[in-house]
Amino acid sequence: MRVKDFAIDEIFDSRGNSTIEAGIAVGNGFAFYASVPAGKSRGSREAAVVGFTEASSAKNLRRLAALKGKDFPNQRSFDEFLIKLDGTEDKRMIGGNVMLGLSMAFARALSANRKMELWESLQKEFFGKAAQRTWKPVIFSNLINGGEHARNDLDIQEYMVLVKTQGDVKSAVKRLISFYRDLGEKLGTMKRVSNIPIGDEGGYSLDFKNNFEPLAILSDLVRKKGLSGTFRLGMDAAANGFFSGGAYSFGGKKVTAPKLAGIYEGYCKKVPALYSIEDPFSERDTAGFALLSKKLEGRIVVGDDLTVTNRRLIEECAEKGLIGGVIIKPNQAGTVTEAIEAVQGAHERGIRTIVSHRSGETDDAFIIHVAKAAGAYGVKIGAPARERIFKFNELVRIA
Ligand code: 2PG
Ligand code: MG
Repeated sequence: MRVKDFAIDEIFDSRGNSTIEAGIAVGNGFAFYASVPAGKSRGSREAAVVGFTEASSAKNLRRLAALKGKDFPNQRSFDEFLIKLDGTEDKRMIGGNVMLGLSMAFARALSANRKMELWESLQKEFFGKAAQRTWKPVIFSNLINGGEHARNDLDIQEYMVLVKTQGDVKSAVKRLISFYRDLGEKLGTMKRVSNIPIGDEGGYSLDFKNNFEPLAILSDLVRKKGLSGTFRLGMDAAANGFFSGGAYSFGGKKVTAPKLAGIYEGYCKKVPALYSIEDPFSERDTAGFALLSKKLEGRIVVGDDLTVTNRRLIEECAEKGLIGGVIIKPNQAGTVTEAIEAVQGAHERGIRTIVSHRSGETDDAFIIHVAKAAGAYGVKIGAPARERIFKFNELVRIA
């Protein structure tokens, strides 16, 4: 497919920060667009993000002009061309965010050209016959926000419910929406507030007694609503955020990694429904990950800042027994092809994949298509409200 032209525009994410929208015009005269989310709690090895001024500088546009008039038979050839054009390990020349926007827009153009849904087109190119047509993703929905995503006293960034969809995504989403409302009422009554503060991903973000209380409240409500069969719980500690000087500041105390592992283990004992813990330690603390993975049988330790959607890192962490699940964020990788390769690396090693949004989101639901194409174990899309609802609706439509 021939690329006629491209565009780099500035739009704003759910936090009001500047982000990139990219456009690709193809031979038949149509243009396709995609927008790129932004993360606040970022892993240090993520693809570089450049601001709009740099993204749209004359120099960058001249560099990208090499795309014009070129023919690309598939997604991989387009992405490989961009990677070469950039030439750096972390994509700082063009910008990983700019590259991803172009890569996503190209994927949309390609799917239209192939007269397929986006997920179908991705699945055909990257998963071929191995593709699973029936998909029953688990929805990871963040209902209580702390850490860098909120202005409250929680060290843990995310308290999630993990909702089984079991072939009926719409009913699962309805149950989740009603649970989210009930939780709001419960918190309002418990904490005596009429206006509950909301964090970056739509979760409630008031103060709690300690880092454990949200888990106790969530598990209690799951039980009371009779949802134990389909709802489990998960956390994203995003521990980079409370690690400094070789120790973790947790619950007002400085603790070591083994001590913190013991605290997580205690949470699991008290709340058996707690199934997944993401980034329980900082991104370089592989010993912490190994220790916790050993302790938590039947549950998953999930890598995010640890693995940054990088196939090589995911494979290494899997081989060392550090993780049982991994977060896939296309913008950590910087192209669609590399994000999908990360999924493939994980699946080959029996690691569960969870395709995820970022804390600063747009209305673009591209990740839902990546997740379906890959037959990912889960999708992580925040609370079922506000800008996040676009992704829930797309999930209901295509799952
Ligand atoms: C995370 C994400 C999304 P951010 O840590 O998993 O929930 O947050 O986009 O800020 O990195
Ligand atoms: Mg995370």
